[in-house]
Amino acid sequence: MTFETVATRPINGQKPGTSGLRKKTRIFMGEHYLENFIQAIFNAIGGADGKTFVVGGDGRYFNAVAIQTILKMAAANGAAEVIVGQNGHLSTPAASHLIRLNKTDGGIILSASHNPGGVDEDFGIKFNIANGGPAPEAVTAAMLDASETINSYRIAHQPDVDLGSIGSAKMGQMKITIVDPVSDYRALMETLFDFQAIRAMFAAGFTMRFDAMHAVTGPYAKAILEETLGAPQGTVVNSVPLEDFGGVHPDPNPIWAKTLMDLMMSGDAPDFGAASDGDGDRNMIVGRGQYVTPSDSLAVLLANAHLAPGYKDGVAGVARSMPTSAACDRVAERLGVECFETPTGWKFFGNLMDAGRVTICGEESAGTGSNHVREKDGLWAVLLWLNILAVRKISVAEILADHWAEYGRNYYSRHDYEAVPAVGANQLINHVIGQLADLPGKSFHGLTVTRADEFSYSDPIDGSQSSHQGLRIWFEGGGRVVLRLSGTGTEGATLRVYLEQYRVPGEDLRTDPAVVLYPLKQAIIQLTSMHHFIGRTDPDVVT
Ligand code: G16
Repeated sequence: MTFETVATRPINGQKPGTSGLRKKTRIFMGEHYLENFIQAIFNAIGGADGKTFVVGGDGRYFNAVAIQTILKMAAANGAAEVIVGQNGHLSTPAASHLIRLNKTDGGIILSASHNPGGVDEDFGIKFNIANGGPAPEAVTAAMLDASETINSYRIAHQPDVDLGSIGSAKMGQMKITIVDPVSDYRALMETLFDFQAIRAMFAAGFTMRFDAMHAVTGPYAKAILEETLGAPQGTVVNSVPLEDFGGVHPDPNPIWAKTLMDLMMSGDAPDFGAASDGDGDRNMIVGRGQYVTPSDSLAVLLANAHLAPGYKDGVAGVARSMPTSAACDRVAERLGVECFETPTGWKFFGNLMDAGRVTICGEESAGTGSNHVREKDGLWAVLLWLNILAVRKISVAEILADHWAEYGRNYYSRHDYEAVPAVGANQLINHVIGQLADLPGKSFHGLTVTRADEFSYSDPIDGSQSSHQGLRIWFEGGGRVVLRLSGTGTEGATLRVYLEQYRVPGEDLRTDPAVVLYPLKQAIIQLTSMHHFIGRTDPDVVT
């Protein structure tokens, strides 16, 4: 086999964001772009020589081509073995599981998550370390450094490998193991949940619609929900992964999963609805006539996890990202377990899970998961909900009503202002930072600020510091607003405004969240001088 060392130069902008490097697909397809970044990963981890990796992606446009390049580069860099999902497909949680199961040195996951796919849409690559989780900040910083100093990469001149059949192949000295993407993951789920109880629930006529959004979870959901748990054929819709996800955003929220939402709010609604995203780590939960916010879902799962065999002995603790509502904090307090508040990004949960301090984690961005892997896991959340429903034998709406009656309700909504000019967005953030110290006592749209700060995080396990992680503003009466710029967009900047209002048990807990949160929305528009900086006050997406 011949290897080539190709001369190259650093390419600007290869800084990993909240979750790996995400760019327009055509940028990744540009000369040396992908190769530079993959070589930078290998260089950042001290080389690939003798190492084993998992490689797979969500099947979006360019997935198949990029995987062949990665295999050739791994071989040329001396890797011992690469485990690849059949056809190059692996959901993010399944990839995390394979890394842990096979004790590999890490994995390369190709996905831009919930962002749309196609030649003119988005592509992404992230590196996960040996614990199965996203590379922590020290590693992503080393990757950026390596990308800024690179002068060559190594690649093998070999024909493409046929990834269509399960089995093994060789590329020079490197072994390539092509695995069924689903089977190991399904076996793991079977150890956590009471499949018999869920099977009995479906057999008794329980109805469900799972929208796989033409993304990678389709085959997993079919195999587990329909083939294993006996849900009727057709329960899983849009189950065939497509390179362009059928032309929609594979983003499981009420906006992009509108067809499912419409069904669930109609007279024909099944008992339970769920959806997952491009790479299968996000989830949306919706009952008949009842949407469940990701923050509430986290709290409900935490409060009821002991009903599933995998969590019957309780949980060690819980962690949530800072912008996520405090609903789970109240449950943690009742359970008497630790509750951690981390910056946005699943990578911040890894240390806490490895140290045994937390069992369940979650984020407002439709992510929930546990220490069974080191990624958020869409189907895991769906199965835990099913397990809870099978045991409690009441509806999603009733579970939520019970929960609020016990803990009170954290009304919550996220407003996204997408593709705004980066300059204006940064000016807005700096404008608020400049006011933070003087905000307490001031009123905006009739609401008085009680406290305001910029969130920093000190990792309790390794002491690493992460600053500038978002602005928090609390108001009299239990309101909180968080402001931050997204780290996953590919165009301009995305301003995220997170609104939260707590109401205690006994207050009216059925009012429309938009009504409850309206004063906070108006207050923050005024406080940020939003119109001045970004030219508008109406968000593109409200979830
Ligand atoms: C990624 C991260 C999540 C984060 C989300 C949104 O999710 O893994 O931890 O909450 O992005 O981040 P941001 O607000 O910076 O856009 P995914 O599903 O896109 O990989």
